[in-house]
Amino acid sequence: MWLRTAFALLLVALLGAPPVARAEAPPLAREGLIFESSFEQGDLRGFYWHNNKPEVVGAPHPVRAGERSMRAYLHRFESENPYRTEVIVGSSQDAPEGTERPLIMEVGAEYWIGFSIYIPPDFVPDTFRLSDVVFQMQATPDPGEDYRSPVFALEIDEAEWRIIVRYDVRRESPPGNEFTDNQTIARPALGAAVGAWTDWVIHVRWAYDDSGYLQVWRNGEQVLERQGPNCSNDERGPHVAIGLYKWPWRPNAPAQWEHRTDNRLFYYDEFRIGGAGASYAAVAPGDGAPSGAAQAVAPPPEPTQPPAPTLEPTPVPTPTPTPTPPPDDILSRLLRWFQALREALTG
Ligand SMILES: [Ca+2]
Ligand SMILES: [Ca+2]
Repeated sequence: MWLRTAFALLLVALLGAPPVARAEAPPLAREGLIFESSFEQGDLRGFYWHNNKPEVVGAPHPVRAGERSMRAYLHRFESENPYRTEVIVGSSQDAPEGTERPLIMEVGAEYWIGFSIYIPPDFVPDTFRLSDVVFQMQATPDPGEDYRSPVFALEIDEAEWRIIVRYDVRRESPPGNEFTDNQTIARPALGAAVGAWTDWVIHVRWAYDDSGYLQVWRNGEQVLERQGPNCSNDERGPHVAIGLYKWPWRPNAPAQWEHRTDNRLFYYDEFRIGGAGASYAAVAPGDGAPSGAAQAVAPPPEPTQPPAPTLEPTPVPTPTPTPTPPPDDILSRLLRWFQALREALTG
């Protein structure tokens, strides 16, 4: 009897099963890439978002390449969430938008990351050190550990870009936001980046020991070269968030902080991430220089003559941790849904 059943099952498996319908993923145009989006498909596929959802837009909005870009807008008093409009890079670039599964990098492995960011011409620099985090890579905590400030952050602080690196050599990080080290390691001037696209390329080997390294280029010009630890001592490596985290607008911020603006708008385009088999050219935005005023374009990079990093302690206040909280998101969505339902019912 069991033999007949097994035979029947085998027949079904061989004949009845549908042909292997593996969706052909669009080929990655450049070598060594893991994830690529220029937002040309019109939605946020491959990404999910934290708090406010960014929009995919086209002309007349600025676009770095192709016909679309991602618009991250935030209003301190009018947006549903007052401090964050950003996406997390997901584990598959073809996943439907909102699939909450981050692309987690590996500690000890090498990555190339490229993207472009547009700062509108009416950008209002905020008060010194009430920075905008415009791109971040955040550690993936071990079980029992807290989410904390990102291990890599690109921020805009008054009239400067600011690149922050934090690392923690302790396997078990204590609660709170203390790191082994937490430094602003480069402060290139914002300069002509206002009203223009700025291309960024990051080359990193994640490590919490001396085998780590980090290189950063802005519009083809190397602005950072750093050897040494650059992440947390975790089982899994960091993940990537693109968009705006305006931490000084969190509701628990000190009331006496003087804010010079209530809204922020940035555009993003040409995001790519590749592994050790990628290269500068594989992740660099566009087909060449961005158009606009900010383009001091150097030929990309034989990374030989790095500028000496200017080390300085990262100022307080340190941004509060950037949680990656699917449970919170679900809860807050449920709450919003419930509130909407209640409003509908109560007229
Ligand atoms: Ca595009
Ligand atoms: Ca850990």
